[in-house]
Amino acid sequence: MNITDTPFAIQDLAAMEILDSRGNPTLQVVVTFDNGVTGRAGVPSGASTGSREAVELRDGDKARYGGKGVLKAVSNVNTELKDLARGKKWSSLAEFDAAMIALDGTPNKARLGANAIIGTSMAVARAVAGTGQLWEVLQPEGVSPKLPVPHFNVLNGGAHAPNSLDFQEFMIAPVGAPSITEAVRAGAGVYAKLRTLLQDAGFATGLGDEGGFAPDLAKPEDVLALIVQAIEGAGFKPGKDGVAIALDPAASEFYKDGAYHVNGEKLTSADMTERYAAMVKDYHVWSIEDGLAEGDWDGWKVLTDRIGDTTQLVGDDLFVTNPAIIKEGIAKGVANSALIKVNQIGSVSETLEAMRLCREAGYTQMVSHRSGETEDSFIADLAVATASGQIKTGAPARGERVAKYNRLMEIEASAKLQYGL
Ligand code: 2PG
Ligand code: MG
Repeated sequence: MNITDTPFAIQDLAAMEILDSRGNPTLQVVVTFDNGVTGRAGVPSGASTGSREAVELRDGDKARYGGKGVLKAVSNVNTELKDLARGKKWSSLAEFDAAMIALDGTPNKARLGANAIIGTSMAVARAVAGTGQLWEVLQPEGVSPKLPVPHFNVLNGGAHAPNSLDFQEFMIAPVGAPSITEAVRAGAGVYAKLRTLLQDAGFATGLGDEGGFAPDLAKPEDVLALIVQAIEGAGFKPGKDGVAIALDPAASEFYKDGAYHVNGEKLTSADMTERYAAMVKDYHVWSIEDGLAEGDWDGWKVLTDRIGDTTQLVGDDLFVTNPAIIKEGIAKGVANSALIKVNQIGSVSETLEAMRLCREAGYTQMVSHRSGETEDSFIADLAVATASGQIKTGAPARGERVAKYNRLMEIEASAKLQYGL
């Protein structure tokens, strides 16, 4: 059974407004097939969003949730999408996704809302899996499932924390661990050690949106030095044969008037490139996501040519999980990896298409949560099914983050699968 060849008929489709991990409204969608099987999904939501992402439909009524309500998107599921879904036998999820996209009628899902469409698409995938394993039905043809290397976001800044750091995410990746269970143990160990180091140095240990600490450190290199110390202090080896470091500066957020504004300095993309080259050399940084801004494709090309042979360069705001934009990046030799976020493109089928393009071009891929999350662990199964090799879903702390890591350990316990990049 697979979403590509399992027909289904939908008897009911029902959305409601629930809360995400930041206390903002999002959608829960429940689908019921005519055989009584149900599927449920919670829709994630970003804060540092790319300008070319599919549109998350919000009500804009300031009197409710400061304008962030999603009752319009809920209503679109409960009326238009439900009318579309019922009374027909669908041959596959791809056929149903295409019909939802056609009904929306815009290039970026702005009318019905990408949140309405992705929630429905994910719920249908879950119903196709039924009582079976989601990762088994999501598996593309010819791909052997694999457990991904988790990238734990242990220190937060940028749009995800009210602290002084301009870089958004500092992650640790137990690339050298033998299994997901051991990778989680390493992640939790380094996280705990980092808390102690911060406490001892007199820094606050409150958490950012993704569960990482959010202290007021002066510059990115200070954070990197501290994380290397935490890795060693927890008894692990820094680097790709132990615990490596990954960054998501989310540079679009601090790119203004043609310059990058990093903790008091004003830098060109050439300056940034040299800065990254030094971080790779000095601090075991193996992967950099959105090191430059989404509109700075020339800078990206220079960065890729300069350190792309030794360093994973991941496009997030740059590619927005959009197959057409990823294709353009591949053709131009920009970046060598793509971040994969289901709600950024807005359907499961298009997400799988983006991942197929990356696989075929030799671009690596990292499946990703959003900073606003629910307890839905869909992306854990997606990462396994597609053998993506990598996932980032926050710190090894906070329920909505550990739901995904716990699901990966559950998959590992139930099936004999490989682990690693
Ligand atoms: C990112 C994401 C997830 P947001 O930039 O990669 O960590 O953040 O969901 O806020 O876009
Ligand atoms: Mg990012």
